[in-house]
Amino acid sequence: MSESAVPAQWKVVVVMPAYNAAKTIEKTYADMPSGVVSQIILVDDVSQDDTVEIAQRLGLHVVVHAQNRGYGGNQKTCYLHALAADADIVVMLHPDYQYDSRLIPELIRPIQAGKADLVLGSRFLNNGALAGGMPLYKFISNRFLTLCENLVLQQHLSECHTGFRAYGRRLLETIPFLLNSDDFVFDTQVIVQAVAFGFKITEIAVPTRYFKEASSVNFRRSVAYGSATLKTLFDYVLDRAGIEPHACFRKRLGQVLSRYHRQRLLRHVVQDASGLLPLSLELEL
Ligand SMILES: Nc1nc2c(ncn2[C@@H]2O[C@H](COP(=O)(O)OP(=O)(O)OP(=O)(O)O)[C@@H](O)[C@H]2O)c(=O)[nH]1
Ligand SMILES: [Mg+2]
Repeated sequence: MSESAVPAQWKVVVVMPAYNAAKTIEKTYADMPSGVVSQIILVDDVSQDDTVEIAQRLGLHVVVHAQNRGYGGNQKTCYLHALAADADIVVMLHPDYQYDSRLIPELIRPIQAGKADLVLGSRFLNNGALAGGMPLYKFISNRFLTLCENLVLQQHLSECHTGFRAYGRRLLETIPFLLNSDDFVFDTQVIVQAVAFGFKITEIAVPTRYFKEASSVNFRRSVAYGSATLKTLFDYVLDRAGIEPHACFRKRLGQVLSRYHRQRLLRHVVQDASGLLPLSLELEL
């Protein structure tokens, strides 16, 4: 990022895709360092517990889905609201207290320094995943999937499956995340899109925390997630080889948003004959 594009004061917005997180939101919120985060948005995906009431009592900006959409669908709402809130950096944090929100300043630092557009909080950088309670089958499948992702995406990441990430605004304004799955594979698709659009990815070490109240996908859903991750990588290979193009690796967010929302959510919007386009897109046409 050029110096002129660096905001004097970064607006950091934390988004929490929540589902039955009543037992853990308060602790997750309490650990957040003061003075760094401008706004916290919690999107509730029709929880059966008191997630909404607790989040409202804590003073968070709460958005409640009318219908259950799934983890990916939840994140779509999170990012649209974060862009509308004029965020410069968006931190995605699971509200189940499995990630240490005290590390937000470290997580966003590479973006502030212009060194990355996406920062992943990795549980595998300091070899503490098993000691932190990660089940062995999750440990092995996480390692295997990350290996496949590194090979296909030409990256050197230690974990692609974390629920603690930071995004620079430019990345979220560019990748067409609205075309992604409404299920857990949304997270993988975002990483592949980040690479497809040439964004820089880096990671910081975070501790691993598994405990009774934490939300943890079961074996069956983990297998579905693993298969969907491999399918995403396969689709990406076909796309890059020119065999079967996929819109989710090619179109920009501005091309899939309605005109009204383009104007509302994207910075640097300019007018042209076909409607409003983000400046970066217009320059490429
Ligand atoms: N919308 C929606 N969100 C969910 C659902 N299940 C979990 N979530 C949310 O997604 C987050 C991640 O799911 P987890 O079950 O914690 O899975 P995970 O953290 O990726 O995997 P673990 O490492 O096993 O915890 C949770 O913190 C919830 O906020 C669901 O069925 N629907
Ligand atoms: Mg979890």
